[in-house]
Amino acid sequence: MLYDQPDILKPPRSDVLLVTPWLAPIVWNGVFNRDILNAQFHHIDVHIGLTAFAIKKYVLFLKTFIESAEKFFMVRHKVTYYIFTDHDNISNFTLADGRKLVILKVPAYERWQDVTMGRMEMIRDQAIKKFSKEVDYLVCVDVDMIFLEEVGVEILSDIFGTLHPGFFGALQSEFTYERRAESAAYIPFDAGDFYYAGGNFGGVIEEVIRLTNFCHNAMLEDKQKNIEALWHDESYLNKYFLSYKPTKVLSPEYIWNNYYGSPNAMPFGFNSWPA
Ligand code: UD2
Repeated sequence: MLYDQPDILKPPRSDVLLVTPWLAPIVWNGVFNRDILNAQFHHIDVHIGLTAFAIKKYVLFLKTFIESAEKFFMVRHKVTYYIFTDHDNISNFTLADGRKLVILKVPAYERWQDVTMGRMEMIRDQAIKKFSKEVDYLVCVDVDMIFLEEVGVEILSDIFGTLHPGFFGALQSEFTYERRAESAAYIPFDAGDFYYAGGNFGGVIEEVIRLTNFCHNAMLEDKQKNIEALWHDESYLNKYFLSYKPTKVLSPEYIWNNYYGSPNAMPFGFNSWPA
């Protein structure tokens, strides 16, 4: 395979941080060559599981979610969609070769907070029982999103988190971490690296089991004290990543939300990188 030689004296981008202080790469558009990565991951015949929950009315998002993932998520790699749902009749989707969809029937909690927090326990349990035998990596995302551009193996790592689009330029004291000292999700105002989004994390199965198990147990601990962390599962995820640093961090490009303005609202532009 032929490609431009990397230039050790010329970083591909100089407008953003490309590596954390604990030496985890931060993945921004324009800093990697997907062809090289694809070749590496094809060598190991990687199989990726994509989990999403479609409980109650969120089932309406499933069609666009799957259709956009077929177009842009891990194209030409083996993918299994694991859809957790309380609905019985999920329609068939036409999937490319090497891709399949597995429906996992789960109960619907009454409160939406319990639905989103309950994901940690359900992912953990299925990861132990099923995913560990079927896939190499898990990518755990919200269903109410659409893949608009290619998301590929550049995101894969032992354990990865994604920068929340609302906070990537904020001070740690401004992050919406849980601030009550009694909570298992507590982070003081002078601590914290980044604010990670609850809707996009993943890694190898055993690391995802570790993460989801921590978050679920922390939630149970808080429940006993009648505490629910400010941003639910997201608060516990942020607590986990403070102690157990992710081995890769995805830029907010990977979970952009137009609520924060057009992607071009980013100071450097969404797709702009040195040619
Ligand atoms: C944020 C996070 C989300 C979670 C939540 C915690 C992002 C983009 N999203 O999103 O991951 O941490 O805060 O408060 O970082 N769901 C159902 N049925 C329901 C309710 C939720 O299936 O009735 C599932 C569905 O997959 C949905 C996900 O839970 O995508 C998260 O719920 P949300 O999108 O309503 O949460 P939101 O936008 O507050």
